[in-house]
Amino acid sequence: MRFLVVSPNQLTVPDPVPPLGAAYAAGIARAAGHEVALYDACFAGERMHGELAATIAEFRPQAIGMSLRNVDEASYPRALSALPRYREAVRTVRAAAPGVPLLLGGSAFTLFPEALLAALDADHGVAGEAETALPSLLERLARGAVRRGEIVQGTGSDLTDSALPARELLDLARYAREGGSVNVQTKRGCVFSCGYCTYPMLEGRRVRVRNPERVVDELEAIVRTRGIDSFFFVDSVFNVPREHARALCEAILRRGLSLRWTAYVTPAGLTAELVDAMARAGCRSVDLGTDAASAGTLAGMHKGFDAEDVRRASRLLREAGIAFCHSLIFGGPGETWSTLEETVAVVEETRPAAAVAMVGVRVYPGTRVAAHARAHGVQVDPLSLTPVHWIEPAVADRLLERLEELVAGSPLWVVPGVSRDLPEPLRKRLRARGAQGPLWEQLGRGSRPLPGDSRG
Ligand code: B12
Ligand code: SF4
Repeated sequence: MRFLVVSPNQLTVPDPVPPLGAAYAAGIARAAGHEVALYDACFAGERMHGELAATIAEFRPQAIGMSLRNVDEASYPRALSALPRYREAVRTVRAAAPGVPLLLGGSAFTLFPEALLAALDADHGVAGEAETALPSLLERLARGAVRRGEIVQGTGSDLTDSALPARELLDLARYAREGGSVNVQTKRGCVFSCGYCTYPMLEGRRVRVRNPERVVDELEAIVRTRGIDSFFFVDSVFNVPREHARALCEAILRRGLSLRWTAYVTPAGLTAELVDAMARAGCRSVDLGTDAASAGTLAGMHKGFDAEDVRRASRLLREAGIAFCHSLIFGGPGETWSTLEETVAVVEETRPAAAVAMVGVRVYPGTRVAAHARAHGVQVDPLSLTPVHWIEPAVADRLLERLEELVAGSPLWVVPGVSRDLPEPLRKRLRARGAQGPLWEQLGRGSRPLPGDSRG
């Protein structure tokens, strides 16, 4: 079949990111014997409609797959919805390709399959991974054996690299220039069960790792063919399992690749040996999934570590010269004014490069926070795309004000629902000067050695 993959995502906060899921879907369909094309709307603005219609006219797809990454900006109180753009893209597809089956996939779709299928009036969908579900759906579509409205559940594949993302169909150079990196996945799944998190729903709780040598092949190919050496490992948690992270760092070193990269790291069980291997393999910064640094809130959110782990992880990273930011959520189950101020104090004490704080917890159906909200009379409807945020009643009256005070008081604090990460003109200026990696790294605020650090 001729299969066109469309990525209508035009969100550019905190950066434009290559549509890795769409590139995987295209790579998987091609490996299954289909002829593929990919239309990426990221940089097109209003030109999206004309370009998409022209792509359809030229390629004459027999099936179209739309990759839906984001539902909205997932921040509070301000959160731009991606839905209006998706609706427009579907309207263009329907006008240009009447009667051609339209199927949906991607992380947004996996979280809200029924709601998005209905909202976009699409024909079919794949919730979860594309690796096995997409080829079988396309094969049944070719035989006309799929009923309208069918949603196939993609189950955990074993990541054998039988199909890699079709990155040659993307403008990678522009993403590297304007977004600061290219994204690569080294494993899927997360073993933790943090109370609000959707990642285990998207990728499963069973961790499946890729062969580190194959990951390094992929990195090396991007360096050699595109001249890009800045990467973002998109794994839910880079440092678990530790042996795999370590093996990957060693494989990068053995291959003699000179890279700069960033990743998500949990403070739980972070060791000096791994941090050292990461630094030597080119890790320049990490986003610490701290969430809170007070026992009460960490317990309420079911995090697997305590405030001491946060201090220790911060110290190890600082000593290794790896910049770090804390990702935080204020107002979760168990939050009080005293836990909140304790988190603020510990975070400031660790001198991160940035502290990115969310106001309240975005509640997704099926999470423990959804049950907590329900027990307090707040319903979370899986069929609704309107975001629900939970703010613990003990801090609800002044939470927003307090976070605004933090933002006003120190450049360390970033609150995405209140102030954008960085003003757009500054972001553009930094990128134009060749800044790579996440832009919070560039600010150079904090991350300085503290008295007592062994090196910095
Ligand atoms: C890494 C990451 C980031 C990094 C990205 C760095 C980079 N350079 O890529 C950063 C920190 C920058 C980021 C930012 C944001 N992110 Co983010 N991010 C992720 C994360 C952890 C992984 C994304 C990824 O690349 N996965 C790997 C790819 C291969 O997986 P995939 O896209 O799901 O694709 C698979 C399937 O979905 C399917 N598939 C995909 N497309 C298609 C198409 C078809 C037709 C089919 C059949 C199947 C299919 O097949 C693929 C392979 O199996 C996810 C959570 C997660 N664990 O998935 C959140 C996630 C995608 N992010 C999310 C959000 C909200 C955002 C932001 C809006 C947050 C913000 N305000 O800053 C921004 C938006 C960025 C943008 N420009 O679009 C949400 C999106 C859902 C939602 N709530 O709206 C997620 C799901 C997290 C969550 N809260 O649940 N993010
Ligand atoms: S917050 Fe991080 S560690 Fe916790 S479940 Fe989600 S991905 Fe896993």
